[in-house]
Amino acid sequence: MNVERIMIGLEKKHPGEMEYLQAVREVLESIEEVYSENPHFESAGIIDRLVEPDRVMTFKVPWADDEGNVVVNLGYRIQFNNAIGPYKGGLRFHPSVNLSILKFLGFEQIFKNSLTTLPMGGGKGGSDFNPKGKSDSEIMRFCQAFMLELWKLIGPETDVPAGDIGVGGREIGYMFGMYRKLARENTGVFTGKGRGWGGSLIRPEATGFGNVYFAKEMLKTKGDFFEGKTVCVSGFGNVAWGAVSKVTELGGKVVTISGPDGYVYDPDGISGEKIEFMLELRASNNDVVQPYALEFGVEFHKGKRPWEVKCDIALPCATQNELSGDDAQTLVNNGCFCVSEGANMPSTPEAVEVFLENKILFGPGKAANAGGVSVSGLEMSQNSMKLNWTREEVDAKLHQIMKDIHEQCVTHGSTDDGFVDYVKGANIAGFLKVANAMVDQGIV
Ligand code: NDP
Ligand code: 2IT
Repeated sequence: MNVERIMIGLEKKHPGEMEYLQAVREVLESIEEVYSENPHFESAGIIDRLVEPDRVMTFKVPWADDEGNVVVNLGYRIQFNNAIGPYKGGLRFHPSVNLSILKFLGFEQIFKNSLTTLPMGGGKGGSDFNPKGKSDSEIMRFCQAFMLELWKLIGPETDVPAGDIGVGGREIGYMFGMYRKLARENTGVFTGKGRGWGGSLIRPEATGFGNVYFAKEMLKTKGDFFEGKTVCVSGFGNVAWGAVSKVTELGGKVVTISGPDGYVYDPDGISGEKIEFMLELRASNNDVVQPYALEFGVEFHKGKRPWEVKCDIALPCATQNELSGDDAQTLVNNGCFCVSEGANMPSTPEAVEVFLENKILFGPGKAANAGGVSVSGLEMSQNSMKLNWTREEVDAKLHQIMKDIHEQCVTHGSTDDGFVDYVKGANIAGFLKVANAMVDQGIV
């Protein structure tokens, strides 16, 4: 495989799609060796077939705001690959949403879902709709308008969406309600549903919990643990919330959270009622963390990211490319020895290089944040069986899945000196399962 040649071809076909090209390059560089060792992949054209989505669908979403003004947003669903299961992946509502971002997320999702050990293919969707400052009824009307198109493209055995940035339990509720009405059925077509109507316990916390479980496994390889560790978290959304709760439970101290306005530094640790306050901030639709600093009398650093704070462990949980090469160097210089990505692709390629060169424990998003989609898979299982598992059962399964993912990374990412390159390990393990399924199923 010639990575440069493939990338030049892709750049010509998809000019300017920076995030998508970044995600593809990382995977190709990791799998180069196993690809060459398995010539049947090349003869089946696996790479050419894997880097293009099965289909990309865009649609117009017209809706009316509270003043009666007509607003037109763009809606998308990308069905990337369903070789090992139905298309599966979240919906993102954020003004930055475009094809490049959704293609990168859909591409990552293929390998992430493969790692979960559950039968799920990869997909992603969303809209450039900006939830910031919208009233509850505007959110509902937008979700309903969005579903008038999306419902035709999805189904419980074909494509099962869930949440992502800007889409949580409330939005899933409004979308599911509309789907149920249009499709005249009540099936598990979404995951992240409410507890009383088909949702799984632990799904809201799953990504953050899973991320901490993954970090715990990485620490274990060094005989280490969370207890007594200082932890920097970015973001203040669904993923950050789950991560902060679990770190605190395991005896670590989370000293930062962040938003688009800056970060707060709370040296006493974010726990108890402070975690509740974080939830309220998120639900306010205002997208700022500064009120936390005012409420609890701690420092707020306007327009800055938390990576300048001295910590042992960093959990980036906000968004893509939020941690630069310089940030990574600062973290390492300050003694940070473990980074576990709660968000998708939060570290730039330069940052990843710094972590790998310094041989710290680095868990890439497609492995470390797979807990969310794993519990989505468990929600699908429960919906199919038409029963509910207890909190303990779901948490135990999630814990085991994160251990399995860690094990797969160790198997495929260990180097001669004992260092584990989790980027390589996750990419190879995720790729092999999908590539073998594609070979088995012929050229389709
Ligand atoms: P939320 O909407 O709950 O929170 C996202 C957080 O990131 C918010 O604080 C948001 O603030 C911030 N954020 C988003 N974009 C930017 C930006 N451009 N600059 C700075 N901050 C930003 O989303 P989630 O917690 O669900 O998602 C967080 C990350 O985790 C994403 O990368 C997502 O893809 C990933 N993820 C989510 C999973 C899930 O199950 N929800 C599963 C696996 C991964 P703001 O909106 O103001 O920008
Ligand atoms: O990035 C992700 O894995 C998610 N947003 C969750 C996807 C899902 O289907 O639960």
